[in-house]
This record gives sequence, structure tokens and C-alpha cells, in this order.
Amino acid sequence: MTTTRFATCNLCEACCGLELTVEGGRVEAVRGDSRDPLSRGHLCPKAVALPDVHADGERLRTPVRRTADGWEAISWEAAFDLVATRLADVRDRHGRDAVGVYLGNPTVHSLGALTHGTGFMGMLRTRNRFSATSVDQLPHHLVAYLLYGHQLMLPIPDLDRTDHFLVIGGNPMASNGSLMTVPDFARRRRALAERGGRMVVVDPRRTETAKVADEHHFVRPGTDAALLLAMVRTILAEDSADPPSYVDGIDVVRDAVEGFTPEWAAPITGIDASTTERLAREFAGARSAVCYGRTGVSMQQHGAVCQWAIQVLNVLTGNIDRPGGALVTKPAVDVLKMVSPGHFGAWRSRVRGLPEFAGELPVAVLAEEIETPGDKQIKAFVVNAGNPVLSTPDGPRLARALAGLDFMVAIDVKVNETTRHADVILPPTPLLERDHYDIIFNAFAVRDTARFAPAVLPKPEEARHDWEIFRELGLRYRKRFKGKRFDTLRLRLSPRVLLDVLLRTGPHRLSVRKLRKNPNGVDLGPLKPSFPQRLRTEDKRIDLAPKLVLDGLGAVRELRAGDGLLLIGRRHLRANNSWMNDVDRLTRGKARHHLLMHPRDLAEHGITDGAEVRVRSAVGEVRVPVTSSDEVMPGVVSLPHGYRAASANDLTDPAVLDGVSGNAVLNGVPVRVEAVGPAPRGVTSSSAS
Ligand SMILES: Nc1nc2c(c(=O)[nH]1)N[C@H]1C(S)=C(S)[C@@H](COP(=O)(O)OP(=O)(O)OC[C@H]3O[C@@H](n4cnc5c(=O)[nH]c(N)nc54)[C@H](O)[C@@H]3O)O[C@H]1N2
Ligand SMILES: Nc1nc2c(c(=O)[nH]1)N[C@H]1C(S)=C(S)[C@@H](COP(=O)(O)OP(=O)(O)OC[C@H]3O[C@@H](n4cnc5c(=O)[nH]c(N)nc54)[C@H](O)[C@@H]3O)O[C@H]1N2
Ligand code: SF4
Ligand SMILES: [Mo]
Repeated sequence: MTTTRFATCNLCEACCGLELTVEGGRVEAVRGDSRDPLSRGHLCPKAVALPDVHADGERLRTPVRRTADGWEAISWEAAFDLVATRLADVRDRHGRDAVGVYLGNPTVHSLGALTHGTGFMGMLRTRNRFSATSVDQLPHHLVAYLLYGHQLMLPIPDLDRTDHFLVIGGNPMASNGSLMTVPDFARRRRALAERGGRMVVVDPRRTETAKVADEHHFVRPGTDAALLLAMVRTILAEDSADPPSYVDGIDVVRDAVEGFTPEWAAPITGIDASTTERLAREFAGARSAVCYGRTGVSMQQHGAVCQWAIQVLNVLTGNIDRPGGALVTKPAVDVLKMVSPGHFGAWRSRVRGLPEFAGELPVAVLAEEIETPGDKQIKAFVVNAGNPVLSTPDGPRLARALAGLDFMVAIDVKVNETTRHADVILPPTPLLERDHYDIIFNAFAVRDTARFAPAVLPKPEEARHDWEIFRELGLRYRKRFKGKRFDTLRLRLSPRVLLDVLLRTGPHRLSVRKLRKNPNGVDLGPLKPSFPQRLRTEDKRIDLAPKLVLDGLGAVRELRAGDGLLLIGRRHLRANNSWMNDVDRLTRGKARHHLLMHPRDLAEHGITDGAEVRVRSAVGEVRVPVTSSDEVMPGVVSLPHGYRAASANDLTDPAVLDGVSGNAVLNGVPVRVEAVGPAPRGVTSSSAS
């Protein structure tokens, strides 16, 4: 029997609605759901590969334990007991901070991990908590906390109504948007053009997004802060600012940016002064405008200053909280209520003394916290849905550190570069076997919508959902600490029940039942102004000049024109971080992990197109084929991350961080490149990316 079922893709942040054809217990076809009010039929090749991920013969289906000669399947009961006992033993012997935790990216793409994983992780009460946030978007959260009073109060570009879209360090044509849930970016970009709007892209690579922009400017990696501060200064100097009445600190900002002139910035950024001035004037002069900056300007040395300056541009020009500008969403589940507003520096990392943010330490300190002996040294480690050996700076060092742990457990569906060091791996059900509602990314979408998707396929008897795994671990762990108060009620309820409560108490008073009646999703309308009422700051005002960020301007002032090679990353539409590079349907054809290098730089280094090169940084080296490409700015080389054969994070340096937020610097890494031989067989170099 053939049936049609609906799902929501959880692979990236775009939350595309899917229409699936199910036959004989298998998904036979995946299409975009044209009735979804947000994605309107859009999907990308990764969703088509969801059934492959499901069928993957290497996907773990039962718990496994590492033995001297490989992996051995064990029962769920034995696995739960073993893990809870070992974690509790480490806590008894070394204290609660001796258990470290890392939450990888798919954690936020799982309803069950959000409803139950947080409960279990909370029980561990460790200060050694880490996540992919600090190799990604930490500056966004810190700035949102400082300006708007809540780490998740992120103003989202009103893409469907703006007249001027300025994109700095984001490539939504490949990434489908990030901290801006925007399925079908291409169609929305065309609509922007049709209504006479403009899109300007600033990026060291002429990306897929740059190619469909009205204007693209190369910028020297890591120097955007100079550009953005010069734009802010221009707007203030020319008196074209028109901020809302609930904004304070403008004079402080004016003083702080005084020295950052477009002329000063030009040799550093590579963007001439008149262009910087024009970009600022056009931005301020547009009927509506929004500046958006993503990983290119958060995974870099001045990430927090960049994200702050982007907010300042939107606020000063009156584009904060107005249609066509940047507005906060009003999702069906009020995530702001679920998550603490944030705190900064409540404790510091043991070895390097770096500040926590919202309960997490920068993941760049993880290896040293495992390696360095002493009180509170990490001895046991829990990783959920992550692969920090490929995704965080100096992965090889982290791998060595993990190998020396007393105990490690991974909740993951694969043996990867990280989970291979685990003593036990607990594999949860994949997306098609579990209920999904996107709690997080609905809250960052360009339009408010809600969609609940019950599991498409039945759960095999021997399988466990991630929330069941967290529940079982939590209940067992708790037994060891009788007398200590843990709230286990939430662990005992199912995600569906908890979601129902969240929906009913949310601003749209929805329920799981109402959403089930509308399997294609419910439209809750465009983004609406809500400031200053919804600001989470104490006085319901925005202080535009937080000291923490202004203190970071000193380091920006030290920027100089440079001429060495700087490494940046890149994302491909058919790849997903470190974990979909083994899906045949997505990886057929040419290998993608080649280095892009400008022909001028190739000539200067005496390297021929297609040669194998050695890329060296302060911490490590990789060997990859090089491809000549004028898509990258001279002085810039680009390598994607997440590839086993050559991991970009063998080159990134955990010692170099955004000084304000502690986010890792994964873009703008100084490297040297030298030829080591002709192109290896099977890798062609004819295409630029
Ligand atoms: N150099 C460089 N490094 C980067 C980046 C970059 O641009 N350049 N990008 C950074 C960014 S933005 C991010 S988000 C991180 C991502 O890095 P991480 O979050 O560390 O890891 P992922 O590569 O997303 O790996 C996800 C893992 O989760 C598993 N998984 C998949 N689905 C599920 C599930 O439903 N449940 C469970 N339990 N496991 C699942 C997969 O098998 C895989 O092992 O990488 C960062 N690292
Ligand atoms: N297909 C696909 N989609 C994804 C992912 C994926 O792996 N594959 N990952 C998802 C995740 S976890 C995330 S966080 C998002 C990320 O979403 P995006 O941030 O849109 O991702 P990228 O494509 O890495 O875009 C970053 C851009 O910054 C540029 N850049 C690098 N350094 C600098 C710099 O110093 N200055 C400026 N101005 N630009 C710079 C890069 O050239 C690149 O074009 O994508 C999500 N979507
Ligand atoms: S764009 Fe993202 S959410 Fe949409 S189908 Fe592709 S991977 Fe899934
Ligand atoms: Mo990310």
C-alpha cells in the first residue's frame, strides 16, 4: 500500500516541509510540500537523501561497547546501567566538573534532545559544558543578551519585505540560511529584485549568493569589524542616524568609533574608502534595510564586535523592529521562556580562565581541560550528536585527549572521528522514526509558522528515541544520588506531551491536536514590531554601548594591512557539516575538499592548478589538491570543513579566539601553501567549487 506522509526536514535550519511517499515500510519518494506556508514546496538534495541516511548499513541500531578488538553489541539495559554507573563513579571520585559534556549541532534539530537531553545534562551539574555554539554563533547570543536582554532574542531579517539586504559573511544560497530560517532563499531573492530591492554581499569569496547579488565586495578575512565600524562612523558623522526613542548610548558609540574612518579601514579590508561610505549611505538611505552577518563574521577574530556593529547599523538607521528591517519572531513555542536569558563570566575555565556564557565554556578549551591534571580535570565525557574532532580547532589534539579519558559515552548513530573514542555508543532513532517539531528554528524564521510531524515510520522494537535514552540515563543516574533533588517529572513525560504544553501556553495558543489537523503547517503571519514591550532588558530600553564589546574595539584598532595567505571555509549545498559526506547520493562525482586558491597566488608560489599541496598553519597541516579560482580574493585560500580525508580543523588554532566572546576563529587562519606533487588520481580540478 502506498501512503503519503508529511515530515519536516531537520538537516539544516530551513525546516522545509516534505511530502513523502511511503510503501512497504519504506520511504520511496521525497518531495517538497507545496502547501507548507514557509517552504512552499522547496527542498534541497539533502532531504532527498534522508531515506539513504535511514537505510545506511553503517548506521548503528543497537548500543555498542568498545572492546580490545572492535565493537560489541550490548543490550539497552546493560548499556544504560553501564553508562549511568561509570558517570556516577567519576562524579563520586572526582566531583561533578570531572564529567564534561559536548552537544553537537543535531541536538538543536531534535525535539527529544531539547525536551529531555537538557534535563539529563542539567542533572550532571557540571561546569564543563560545551557545544557547537562556540564554533559557530556565540557572538550572536552574547550580543543579543547585551543589547536586548536575552541570548535568543535575535532580530531576524524581514527578507520578504526589505528593500535593501546587506549580507556579510553568509552564503544562504548554499546554507539555506542560518539564524535566519529561510527555505527557498533563491525565490525570495528574486522577489526582492522584482520589487526593486537590492542585495549587497561582502565576502572573501564570490559565493553562490554573491553571484546573484546586485553587488559583491571582497573583504580580507577577519577584517569586517573595520568595515562595519567605518560604516557606523559614516552614518553618525553624516547625521543620518534615526534610531528609535528607546535606545541609549548613542553618544558613547559615536566617541568609540571616532577613529575608525573609511580611509583607515581601506588598506585593512581591501575595500576603498569611497565604497565603504557609499555602502553606509545607501544602507541608511534605503526605505527599509537590514544588515545580516553570519558565520563568516562570527567564527572570526572580531566576531562579537562584528555582530554588535551589525546590530548598531540596524538600530541607528531605524531598521530594528520595523517591517523590512530586523524583527524578533513570535513563534508558537516561546523559546525565550524555555531558556535562561543568559549570563556571562559566572565562572571561568580552569586552565585558561576563559569566561562561560549561558552555562557553556568555549569548546576551544576542551582538550586542555581533559589533558591538564588537577582538581576538576575532565575524566569522563558525554557527547551528543557531535563530532568535535572534525569540527573544533586542532581536532587531532582533541582526539588524543579523548583517547586518554577514563570513560566516554556518545549518543550518536555513527562511529565517527570522535565517537570512535567512546566506551559506549547509544544510537537513537533517526528523524523518520520520531516526532518532530522545530522548537528552535521556527523561532528564527523570516515568517512565523508552526508544523508538527508525527513519526513517518514505526520505531523498530529494539530501537530507542533519544528522549528515551536521556530518560533512562537520568533515572538511573539519579538513583546514585538519592537525597539530592532532581526534577524527573519532565523526563518521564513524552516530547509530544511536553510540546503540547508549550504550544498551549505559547502566544498563539496552539496544541498538538490543532497542528495535527493541519499537517502542512499553520501560517502565523509575517514578523511584527514588538519593541520596546518585548525587550528583555530591565528598563525595556536598548543600551547600544555595552562595555564588554566596546572594550573589544582596542583589538580592532590593532588591525593592519596584511599580505600572507588566510584560510576560510566553505559550505556545499550537498554537504552537511561533518556527517553527510558518506552518503553516496550526495557525494557522487568530483571530490569537494580541494583548496581554492587565486591564480595570482598560485603563480607566485609556483604551484600548478590541480597539484597536491601541503597547507600548514601554526598547529598542523593537511594535504589536498588545489584548484585555481578567481572566485577567492587574492591572498585567500578556501577549504571546507568536516572532511575526513583532510580536516580544516587540523589547521585551526584553539589558542586564537574572538577576544570578547571566546568563539573559535575558524576563518582568517594564517597558512602557508606549498606543492608536494601532481594531482592524485580520481580528483579532477576543472571546476572552481
Ligand atoms: N573549520 C570549520 N569548522 C567548523 C565550521 C566551519 O564552518 N569551519 N562550522 C561549525 C559549525 S557552524 C557547526 S554547527 C559545527 C558542527 O559540528 P558538530 O556539531 O560537532 O558535528 P556535526 O558535524 O554536526 O556532527 C553531527 C553528528 O551527529 C550525528 N547525528 C546526526 N543526527 C543525529 C541525531 O538525530 N541524534 C544524534 N544523537 N546524533 C545525530 C551524526 O552522526 C554526527 O556524528 O562545526 C563547526 N566547525
Ligand atoms: N548545505 C549546507 N547547509 C548548511 C550547513 C552545511 O554544512 N551544509 N551547515 C548549517 C550550519 S550548522 C550553519 S551554522 C549554517 C551556516 O550558514 P552560513 O554562514 O550562511 O554558511 P557558509 O556557507 O559557511 O557562509 C559563510 C560565508 O562567510 C564567508 N567568510 C569566511 N570568512 C569571512 C570573513 O572573514 N568575512 C566575511 N565577510 N565573510 C567570510 C565564507 O566565504 C562564506 O561564504 O549553514 C547551515 N546550512
Ligand atoms: S534546505 Fe535544509 S531543511 Fe530544506 S530540504 Fe535542504 S536540508 Fe532540509
Ligand atoms: Mo552551525
